Amino acid sequence: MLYWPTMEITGPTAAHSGASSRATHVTEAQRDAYVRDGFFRIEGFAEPEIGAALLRRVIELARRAGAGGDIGTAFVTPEQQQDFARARVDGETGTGTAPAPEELASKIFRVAREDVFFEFASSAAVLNIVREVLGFDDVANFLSQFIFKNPGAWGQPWHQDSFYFPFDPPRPVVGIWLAVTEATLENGCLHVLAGSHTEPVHVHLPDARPGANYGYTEIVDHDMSSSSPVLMQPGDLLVFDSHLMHRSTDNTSASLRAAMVYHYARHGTVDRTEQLRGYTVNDWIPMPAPAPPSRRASRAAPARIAGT
Ligand SMILES: O=C(O)CCC(=O)C(=O)O
Repeated sequence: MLYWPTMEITGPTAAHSGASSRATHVTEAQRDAYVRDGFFRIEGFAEPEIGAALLRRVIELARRAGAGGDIGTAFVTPEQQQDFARARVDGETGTGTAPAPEELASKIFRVAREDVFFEFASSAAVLNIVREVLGFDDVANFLSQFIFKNPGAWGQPWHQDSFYFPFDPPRPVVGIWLAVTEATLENGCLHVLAGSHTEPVHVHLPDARPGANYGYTEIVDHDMSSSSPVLMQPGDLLVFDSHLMHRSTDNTSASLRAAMVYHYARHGTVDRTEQLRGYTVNDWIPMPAPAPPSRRASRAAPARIAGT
């Protein structure tokens, strides 16, 4: 496993004390950016140890699932490229040793009921941001996915997350993307098209690459030439509207690029995913009520955007 970050994976899975994300609120500048661009980034939002704890837990889950064990509501989707990792590992070591389950994983969905994942998703720091961006308090986390992007993994083509969310009401929905490792041009960071959150949901065509991952689709009817990469350090957080056009690129580096992504909408939203698609990876979890007003710091006005 030469290409995995040098972090201890046998330590405690809970984020240890002192590693909590910093309580924060949306600033005027972030609110303005969200309205104008459809996203903003918070540097150093969480201690890197939080991401490391999430990574340790998903490795445990991937290994348990790989051994045929029970991982509750979570499930692992593998990289679909033929012989992914196997050929590379064999080529490197010459031993023919099978790669570890996490080296073959693409994503682990529905992890938010697991303690460390719930703790982060429902932390005051995260929910302050989510509530202030959405503009209401009764929020639910409906999608949680840990994204492994192992060396050689392909990026996810241009898309809008709302394509995957046939909801009533359809908006507002916000995603938060926590960098677990650094995200660079080489290891397949996100790229965003600022302002594209004001677009309706475009047609998404299936990703035609043989070996493309589960659920990958692509917008091909829009000019993405003014897009920009989002370079992140472990613990940085990207907050983005579900209509924002974004993609990630291939991991051409020798190291893992990993991220934890959560999506939130109003509690009570009607979700037609299963009815329309015959399956769902969503899992609606109402978030705890906010602290009474006296215990909350003053905050910026909600960052509503046109059409929400
Ligand atoms: O992290 C990635 O590689 C892609 C994530 C993404 O596009 C998403 O969460 O919608």
